[in-house]
Amino acid sequence: MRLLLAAALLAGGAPLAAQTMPDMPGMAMPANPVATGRDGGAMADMGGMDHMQMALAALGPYAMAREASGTSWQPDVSTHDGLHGEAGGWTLMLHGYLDGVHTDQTGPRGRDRAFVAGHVMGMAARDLSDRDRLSFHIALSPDPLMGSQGYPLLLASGETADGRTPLIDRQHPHDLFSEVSVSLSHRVGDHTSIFVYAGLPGEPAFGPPAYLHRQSVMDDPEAPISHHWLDSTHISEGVVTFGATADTSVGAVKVEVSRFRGREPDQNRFDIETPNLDSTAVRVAWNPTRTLSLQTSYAHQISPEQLDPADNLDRWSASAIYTQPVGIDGGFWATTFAWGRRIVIEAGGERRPALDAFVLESAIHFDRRWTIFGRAERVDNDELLLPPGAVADGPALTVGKVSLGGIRDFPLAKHLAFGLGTVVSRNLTPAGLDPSYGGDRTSAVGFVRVKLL
Ligand SMILES: [Cu+2]
Repeated sequence: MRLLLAAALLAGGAPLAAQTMPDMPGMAMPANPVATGRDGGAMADMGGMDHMQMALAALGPYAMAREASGTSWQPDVSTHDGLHGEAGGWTLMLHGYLDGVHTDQTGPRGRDRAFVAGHVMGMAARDLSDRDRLSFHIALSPDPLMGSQGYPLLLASGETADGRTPLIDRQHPHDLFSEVSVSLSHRVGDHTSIFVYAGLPGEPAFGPPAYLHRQSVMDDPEAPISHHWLDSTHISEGVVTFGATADTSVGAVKVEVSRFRGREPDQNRFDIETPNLDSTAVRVAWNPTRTLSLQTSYAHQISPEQLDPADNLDRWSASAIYTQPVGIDGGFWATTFAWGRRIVIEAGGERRPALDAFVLESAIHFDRRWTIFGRAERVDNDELLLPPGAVADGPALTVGKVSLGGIRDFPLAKHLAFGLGTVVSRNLTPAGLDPSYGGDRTSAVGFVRVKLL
């Protein structure tokens, strides 16, 4: 599949014709995007029109801008930076950025570290007939280069560096192959479709878009501490999703069901693991307007933890993303409110108390140069204070984090920007945790970024 995708991306040898992505708030969507035609160089004739607004989505007869990571949705007015083009009947896209980060996490458990993070994603799509559309996605992460321990991130937990001890107060590295997927959608009417999506790895139908793809947080180089409540399944080693979409008079609706591998990726970040489709996810998404995207989802995840394999997990999530165009040059203001719940089911069937996470995050991008972002999180975490020798199931502690940051981009070339950014965060922990998190609670990050525009 990877070879196929590479071939598709290189098809015809035509260079990607990059386009800027001006926002067109007043532009009405064509009643039937299929009829706008996407063959040959049709796109090249559209001048300043927003390519993402016009290009057809992977999963149904609507504009591509609605689609985020995996099969998730975001508001229709969302914008994407990157290179976009056409070659040999294929619609091609390349998104990506690399962050060079230095983090200074303070307090007794804090550490300093410099690391590289980011991701690169390629997409190739074409129509097989006037009703069927085929899309490939491949996403690569440089995270394995940061080492098996990932990077210091107070109050974060999840996965393992060595197969024996859990990663606590650290963000795990992502796998080199963070998505290799294919989807096929079939239009059953002018405004309805059914689709199938398969990934190895891929993202099942759970949660809001993964944070690396959420406009309200994607410019922040630090992972949210709520990652393992909301969107940690974004790299699942085996996913098959069936779904249906409909654009109706009360907005757009999507219903989908996934089977996926429940086990989180192991510490070998360069491999592809065995796709054992043992877990289930269900999601209902609703975009009532072009600026609002809602979803609620449930997953039953079999044996997610390598270190505690007897435990299963019930997960719930609900989220709302509101995005408003700002200015006329691709600016946006995107805000997400999300809730995620984890309920561990022990081997005997006993359910541990629910652990909730709430996040409110917002980013505003304006003048094509500036992005300012902020985030507040509140998480019930039972892995921060594990008894000696234990690998899971410690006392549940409610912790929080607020952060504020920004990045200023400078154009390097026509489609490449260099950015300088910073993030300042404050950890909020109960007094009982002072031996671990007390003292200076303010952490700081400085970063540089190269990004495709
Ligand atoms: Cu992740």
